[in-house]
Amino acid sequence: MKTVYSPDHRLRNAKTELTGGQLVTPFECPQRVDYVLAAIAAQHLGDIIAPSQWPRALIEKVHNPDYLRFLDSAWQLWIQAGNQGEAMPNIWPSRSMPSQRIPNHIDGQLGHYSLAGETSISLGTAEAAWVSAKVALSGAQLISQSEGSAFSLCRPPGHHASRDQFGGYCFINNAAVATQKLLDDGAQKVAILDVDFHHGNGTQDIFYQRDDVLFCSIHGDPMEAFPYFLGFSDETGQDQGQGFNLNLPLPRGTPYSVWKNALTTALAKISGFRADALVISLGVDTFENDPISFFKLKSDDFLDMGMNIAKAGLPTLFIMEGGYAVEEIGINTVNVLKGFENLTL
Ligand code: OKP
Ligand code: ZN
Repeated sequence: MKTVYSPDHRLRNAKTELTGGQLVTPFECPQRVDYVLAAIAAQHLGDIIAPSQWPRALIEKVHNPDYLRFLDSAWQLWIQAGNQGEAMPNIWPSRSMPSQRIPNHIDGQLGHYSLAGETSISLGTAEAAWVSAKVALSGAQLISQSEGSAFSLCRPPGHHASRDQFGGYCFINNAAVATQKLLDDGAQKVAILDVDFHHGNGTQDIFYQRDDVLFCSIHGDPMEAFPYFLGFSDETGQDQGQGFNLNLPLPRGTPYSVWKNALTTALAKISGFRADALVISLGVDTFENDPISFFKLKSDDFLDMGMNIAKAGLPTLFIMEGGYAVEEIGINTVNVLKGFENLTL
């Protein structure tokens, strides 16, 4: 399987993440990709190709233009305001003051355009997010050109980003961008299966009212895990999209034997949907030693995961999302892709 990759992901190299009341080196770091690339080479997954240039209009199909302009300008505004550290939100239009106005001040804009407070915007963050979206678009193009599968090695990740909000390490929703591209290229229906430990709230929200995209997600119960406010099993879609959203939250300590039953449920739903293509939001933070998650998958389990995904029999685009046990992210990710290929070949 071909991998789409750009070294420009390194432009996202924030120094600070707010966690536990401290500013720490972000879990979502450039070294993650180094380990995935090394495993792709070691396991002979296939060619690594550069992304093409794509029009901004393709990203504007799933993100608001004003949000994208905010992303492009945030760092400069933050520095102009005299700040020393990295840009982080600390006030939001919340329940008791639900304003729709977009403030002039960067502090207000950060609150308007964010859904969580751990993720800082640093020099180069917007540029890296754009490149990550291009990696997703080029992966989608491979699928549209009849490649049976492809891997978009996106970084930063995307599934928490909504139409107009960043957070949870995500800025542009790569899976949503790729899904929309597959539809534009002629797919009638696209299924998204999000296997990252965290619920893909942004992806769900973007497609929640649509019946041409089925969103399925297996994740840590939001009562106990980020993003806390979306990802419950009673969220099944709205209006035209009613019945086209499936959430499968699972408890702390879930082993693969249980996780696999949720996968079977999701794949049955996807089979009934009769999609033309499948997009996998591939996070491997379900791994037993992930530092910020609480499932118990082992490295070999990711091989079985890939095999079972292949059984859907669909053209499949894998989009990199999370995974923070940095030394194992390579083998775990490539195990999914190898497991998929072993059944397809
Ligand atoms: C992004 B993706 C750590 C809290 C982490 C944010 C998690 C974002 C995960 N103390 N909160 O879905 O892997
Ligand atoms: Zn995650």
